Amino acid sequence: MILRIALAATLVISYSAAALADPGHGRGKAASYDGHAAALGEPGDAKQVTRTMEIQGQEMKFTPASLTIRRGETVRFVFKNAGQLKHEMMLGTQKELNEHAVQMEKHPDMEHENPNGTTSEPGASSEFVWKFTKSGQFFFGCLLPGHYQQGMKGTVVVR
Ligand SMILES: [Cu+2]
Repeated sequence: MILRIALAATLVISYSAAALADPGHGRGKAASYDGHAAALGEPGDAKQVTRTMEIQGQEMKFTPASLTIRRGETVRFVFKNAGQLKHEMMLGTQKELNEHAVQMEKHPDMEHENPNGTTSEPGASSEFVWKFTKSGQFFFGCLLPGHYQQGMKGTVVVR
């Protein structure tokens, strides 16, 4: 128990520095949207979905790995894990994903409950809904330790 508390304190200290770049990490269920991936848009309303995209993940890639979306679309992402390991799909800017991947290397047991992504167990699917309100080139990746670094990433072009 003491070890757990010490670890928690360490996490709080190390995350305060990264709080702006990485809000909401490890807070459990996202009660309200905290700005994660705000450069790409905002959490979508499941009742306003205009398109469903199925993305498959496995060691260590996404299929498809490049997505094109129209600005204004609300997309339901169905993330199907066809691999042997747990995987996740998180949307973000390149900077956000890079920073996040480094954090995950340091704290591999961290859970994500952010609205800009989802985690699927091997053989399972899970989904999230995202509204793309801004155009540009963005990214998605699996931030489980080492996966992003081994190429488990893709691009999202919004226009
Ligand atoms: Cu992965």
